[in-house]
Amino acid sequence: MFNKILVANRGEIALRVIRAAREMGVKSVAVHSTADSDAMHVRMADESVCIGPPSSQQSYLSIPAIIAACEITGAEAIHPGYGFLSENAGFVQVIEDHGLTFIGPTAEHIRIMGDKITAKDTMKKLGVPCVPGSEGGVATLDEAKKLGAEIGYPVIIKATAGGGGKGMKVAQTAKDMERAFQTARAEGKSNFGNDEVYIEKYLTTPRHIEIQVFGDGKGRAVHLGERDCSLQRRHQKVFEEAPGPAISAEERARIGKVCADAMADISYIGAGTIEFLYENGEFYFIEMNTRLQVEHPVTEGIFGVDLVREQIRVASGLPMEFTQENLKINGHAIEVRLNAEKLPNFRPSPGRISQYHAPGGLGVRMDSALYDGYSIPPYYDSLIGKLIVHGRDRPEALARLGRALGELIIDGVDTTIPLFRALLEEEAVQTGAYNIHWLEHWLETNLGEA
Ligand code: MV4
Repeated sequence: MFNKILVANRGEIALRVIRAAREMGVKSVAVHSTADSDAMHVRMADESVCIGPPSSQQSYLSIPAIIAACEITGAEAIHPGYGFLSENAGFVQVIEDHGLTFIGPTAEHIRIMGDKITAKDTMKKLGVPCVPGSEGGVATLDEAKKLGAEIGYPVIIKATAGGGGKGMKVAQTAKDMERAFQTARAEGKSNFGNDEVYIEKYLTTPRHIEIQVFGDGKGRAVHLGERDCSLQRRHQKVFEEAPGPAISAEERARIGKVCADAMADISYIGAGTIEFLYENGEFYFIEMNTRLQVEHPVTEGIFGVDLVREQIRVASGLPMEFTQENLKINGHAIEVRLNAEKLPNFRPSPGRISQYHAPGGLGVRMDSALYDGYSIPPYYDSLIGKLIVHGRDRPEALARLGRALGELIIDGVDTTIPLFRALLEEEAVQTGAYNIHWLEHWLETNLGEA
């Protein structure tokens, strides 16, 4: 096991990693920008190193500064958290070149899954069901039109390097194809420097269901069921739950095994998430995330495992502590993302926290780096915490979420807390009868959001 690891992140996820390390007897090193000198992750870690000015580019994304911090402190491994450098294959390469260990997948796995055409081709060959569409990239408008007619409209054109909804355009009919094709290509080129696109059948009312997988890098892999993350706004998740309210035990076992077997085949190491669209009882692979995700705590809640501990274990060469047979679901978990944002437009709302009170009690987990008097800097993501509740079943989890939101106080900045209090009143939330479009429609109707 490592003696000391460096956490290349900030905020709640940095605390999450520091806490897991401490329970394992592993020392932690925080890195921070000058804007984060007073941040909780700096206080909670065993040591800290300032790695640059406020801009992420010059601090949390600076590979030389992070490697230097490892060398100064003697940290042997780096946990990237999510975002920042967590899916940067070049970073992993540099870490290995310096004789250090990346707590996550190999550079090769990150590279394969980072290119969506390659990811889809790989998964298809591994037996994972995919959305019907083009075989690989589509180079010309003529080819796109021919495929549109074959697949049947509506279709969606996606940039292979796309992300966050950028480089993705729907063609409702053949008449839309030229514009959709050219726009997707142009967005791929300008946002990601890659104009390669592919085409899929457009699913009109799916759910976003993602399967948590975990591998030991030696050909063994398990799945930890699904999360339903359909409640999103502009491709940002706001509410996630596990198990998915629409998924049966049989469906979970079937798709879970397909995913675990695929990860075993490629000797995947660490935590990963295989994203699907789910419509009319069918799963369609869309992409894979080769990192620990923001919403991992709902999976931890229902399985009673510590995914970060397991990541650190397998990175150090130890076996996973779980097997598929002893992974059993217990109850239901829900996470809401607390953002420092002002409704109705979700404008970032940085500033000083004048009062903070975290909820507690049975089945309540608050992952946050906030404290009384802390000033949220304006330079980073507006996620300031995650409230995760666990109950014996979904109704109990919902009631507990309402109770916990009642106890939670975050004063001094605007937050998305009122949104969750309102959403809990909605029948579709109470019954789980939502899809990927439900929240956007609700926001339009109830907040008059454009
Ligand atoms: C789709 C789709 C419908 N059909 N692909 C959005 C982001 C990217 N990760 C994939 N996305 C979608 N791909 C096909 N073939 C609809 C979406 C989509 C979506 C997916 C998950 C959660 C929220 C979404 C909101 C809008 C569109």
